[in-house]
Amino acid sequence: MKLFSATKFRNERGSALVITLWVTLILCVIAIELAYTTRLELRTLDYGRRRLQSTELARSAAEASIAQISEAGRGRAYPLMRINDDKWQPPSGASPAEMPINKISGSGGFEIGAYSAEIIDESGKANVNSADEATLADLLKQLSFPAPAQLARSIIAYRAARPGSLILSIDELVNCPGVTEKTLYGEDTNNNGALDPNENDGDKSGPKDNSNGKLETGIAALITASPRQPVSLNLAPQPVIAAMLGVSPDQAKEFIQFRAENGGFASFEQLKTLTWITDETLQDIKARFSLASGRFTVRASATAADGGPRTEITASVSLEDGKPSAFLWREKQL
Ligand SMILES: [Ca+2]
Ligand SMILES: [Ca+2]
Ligand SMILES: [Ca+2]
Repeated sequence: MKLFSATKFRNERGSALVITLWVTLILCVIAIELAYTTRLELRTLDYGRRRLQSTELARSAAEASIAQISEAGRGRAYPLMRINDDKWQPPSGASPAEMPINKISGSGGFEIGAYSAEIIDESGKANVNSADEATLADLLKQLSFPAPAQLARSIIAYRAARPGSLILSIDELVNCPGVTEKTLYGEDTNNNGALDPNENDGDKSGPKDNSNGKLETGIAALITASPRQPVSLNLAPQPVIAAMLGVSPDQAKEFIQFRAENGGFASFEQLKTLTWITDETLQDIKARFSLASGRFTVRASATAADGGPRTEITASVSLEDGKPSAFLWREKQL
């Protein structure tokens, strides 16, 4: 009997120990699970916070840049304007009043993060929405594309199939048969008209380039998309002038020379100084072209001070009556 009691006591003690161990184990599992979930939630919250900060900062940088575009409308415009670009130089002969836009302080940092922004004046590019097939073919030929007529036909057919026969962004041409990212941008993958470090370092960072110190561009260097806005003769590169006016490279060169010597055309009347301009061609030019800037692309990018995703914004902006307005706004997180 005594032996039985001792055994029963030992069994009960053993059971209690097993139960305690199980309870402890379950509590440990719950605690670990809770800690894991909490950590995951905190990390998600932190990621969300950084994403919000980068988005807000990029939006502010883009909006501040767009607000500066009306300043540009008052002065003479230049082919490429970059914010806070120490290397950027205005064309010779330009007065300080004519170059307000390059003075924008567009890159820097706040406590919440760092940002950069640039404004690209695209007013000298041919507008893919108003160009006819022959003009496009001529431009593509000047860019040495292998089958310019075929490609121009393809672009015109693509445009006709868009809602309202309108291409809203030049980027969407990658969906057009015969157009690839390479034909569109060449080495200038961010389409800013400038040779950025990653576009001249070969295979070290994307895109692949030939690191020859020169920017090999694609169609987007000469063509842009905008619902309205005529092409600015003060910014159009020689191939665009030649293709859109249907003149020889030498005649187009006269344009370029006048602009270089005089800082641009102040009025259409000054076109009369070119040897081949008649009253009739002048009237035609007045109806189809502009001397002021009206189309811009604004790019802004930002990250939170403690890292996380980068937000990139691309806005297509038109300038009418001195008022800039974004007609296309795209944001992406990288
Ligand atoms: Ca570039
Ligand atoms: Ca590269
Ligand atoms: Ca190159």
